Amino acid sequence: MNHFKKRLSKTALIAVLAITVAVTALMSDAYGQDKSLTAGGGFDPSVFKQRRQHLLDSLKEGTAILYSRGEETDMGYRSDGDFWYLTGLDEPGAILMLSSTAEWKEILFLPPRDIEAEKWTGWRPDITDSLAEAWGFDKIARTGYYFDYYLTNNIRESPILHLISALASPNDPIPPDMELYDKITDRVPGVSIKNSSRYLENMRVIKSPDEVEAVRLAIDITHHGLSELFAAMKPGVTEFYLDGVLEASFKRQGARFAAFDNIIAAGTNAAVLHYQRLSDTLRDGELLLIDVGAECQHYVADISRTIPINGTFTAEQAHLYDLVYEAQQAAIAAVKPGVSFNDLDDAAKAVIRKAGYTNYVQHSVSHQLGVEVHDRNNNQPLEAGMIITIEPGIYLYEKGIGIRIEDDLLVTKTGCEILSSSIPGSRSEIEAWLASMRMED
Ligand SMILES: [Mn+2]
Repeated sequence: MNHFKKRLSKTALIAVLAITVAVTALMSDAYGQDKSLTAGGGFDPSVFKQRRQHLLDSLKEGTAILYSRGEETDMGYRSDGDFWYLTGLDEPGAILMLSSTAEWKEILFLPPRDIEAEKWTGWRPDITDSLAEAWGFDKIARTGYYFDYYLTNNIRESPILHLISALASPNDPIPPDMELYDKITDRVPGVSIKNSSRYLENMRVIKSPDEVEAVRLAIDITHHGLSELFAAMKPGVTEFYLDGVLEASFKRQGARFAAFDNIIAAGTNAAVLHYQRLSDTLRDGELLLIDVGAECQHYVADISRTIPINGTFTAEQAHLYDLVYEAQQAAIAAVKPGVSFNDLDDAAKAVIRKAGYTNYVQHSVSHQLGVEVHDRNNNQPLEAGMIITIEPGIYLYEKGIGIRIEDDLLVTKTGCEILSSSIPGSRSEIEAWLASMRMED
């Protein structure tokens, strides 16, 4: 009995020790001292540091402030494109201060910790040297007093404030950086605000090989998701069922987020450009328009396909599909450095106009793609390294037909590479794809 008791207490002691070690490990993780510090979505922190340095070199003097203007999602906070592009961080309330004339050229500000709130929403990191190192910053400080202190110091050195975020339209809310700059010019004489928005635009439109790879991954995941969706598609299933199939496929493949809310539109719904109700049922003989994209390492795909729900296009659907496809091929053939977005529109519309369907075109055919599905644009002619979409469409509401075909392209020195070329696009390819899916049934 005595012997047993002794053994028990020894076991208990080991158990307590093990629990203590485990809890300590958890705590240090929870408080951001440890491996939970990963940032950058697969990119090394040095990538973001180089981007900040490049921007600092362009700004030359003065200070730029950038607020994280992301959103809370079901799966945590997501930074906006600009903030993520320069920091690789998804931290609510974070602010970036850049100044090439200051002692600290780049400071990341994080809001104060709130232990009570964190019990509900999750732990936030302490500011430590290991955090600064892991995130690639020389200095991390708290918002509030220190933000005001460093900003006032910077203005003393160089009285210029740079707007680096995207330009707001007259009826947009006043962006937080402009609100701050206005407060400063109200209080300190001689401070000027400079529109330096184009620097970040010019950087973001040209993609590095690593960024192209991330988009390729997002396209691969989207391709596979579309295959799974088409395998589950048949008359009688609902749009939201297919939405679930696609979302599950993206997540199974490691894409936690979709680039935007999936557009899965049967019949007439396809003529509603941003149809997102997903409430309809698929009917035999109609078309299904799908405009979707997975997000991978913060980079996105944007792919549209229009397919016959029963596997075969009717003669009228086939005629219209071939027309849109021809328009898409014409626009793709026009892609090369120096060409404008208007030129791409014209190339696609010339085909549609010739066939007599000019009045059924509702949108332009191209936009920049990258961290955001409509990535920041500098409104300049195409340059090698840009990733763009080509997506002509025609919409005949009264006939219950909407057709859009969208692919993602990398602009090269001589033309383009279709990054999504492995996803079937022509009518015969689409019908073969659907037939192969039916054979697997
Ligand atoms: Mn698009």
